[in-house]
Amino acid sequence: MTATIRAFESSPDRGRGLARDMPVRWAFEEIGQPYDVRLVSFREMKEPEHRALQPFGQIPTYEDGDLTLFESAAIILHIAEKHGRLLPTDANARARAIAWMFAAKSTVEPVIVEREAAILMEKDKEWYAARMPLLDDRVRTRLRDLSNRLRDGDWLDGEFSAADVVMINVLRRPAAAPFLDEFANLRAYVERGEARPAFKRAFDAQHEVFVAASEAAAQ
Ligand code: GTB
Repeated sequence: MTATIRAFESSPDRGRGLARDMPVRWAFEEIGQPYDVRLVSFREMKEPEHRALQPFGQIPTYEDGDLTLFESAAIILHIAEKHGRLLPTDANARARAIAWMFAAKSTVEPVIVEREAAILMEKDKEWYAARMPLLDDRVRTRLRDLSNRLRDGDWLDGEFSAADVVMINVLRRPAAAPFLDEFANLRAYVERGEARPAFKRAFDAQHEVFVAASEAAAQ
């Protein structure tokens, strides 16, 4: 049975692969598994039918037989385990890769998302200018630590894994971009991920959705 994910019918990122269906698509492509996509509008995402799959009314979701899942990293972990790909077979290396997935989502992503939210929604606040250097420093500190750990490694811990899928997607957020200029190894790491054929297939698939939605809106 082919799993189905839900994604934005019309992504506000204009097809730049910034929404969180992107890493899930990338993981499927790395594994070589086909997947179906059900596109949902913002209105549908807030309805009970969708919230039964995703309590917070967000994308992505995953449906496969009687299993439904939400949270992009949990979906990626599940499909990696289900297909026996994208995670090391050695038990300790596998545990470390999973720890990196958690690190991406719970240690690195929050500081980037906090900065992004300030830029998008708080520019008109009188405290914006005073707060930004604090938010910048938090991102810089995390990325410096990550950069120091990665050094000249190609991937986070040995072979390319699900952890890299999740971390690279976190680092692709526009609010992290200025700091990638400061940490050349992180920029190269992101570019290495983006150069993978599976990344490109996933990127093109979500971009096609944006193009189709734009064309439909223009008619
Ligand atoms: N922790 C969850 C996960 O990893 O799955 C977070 C899921 C999430 O944030 N989903 C967002 C969503 O559904 C889409 S990705 N938002 C709608 C809502 O909350 O009502 C976040 C996102 C949105 C838009 C852009 N963009 O325009 O550039 C980028 C990323």
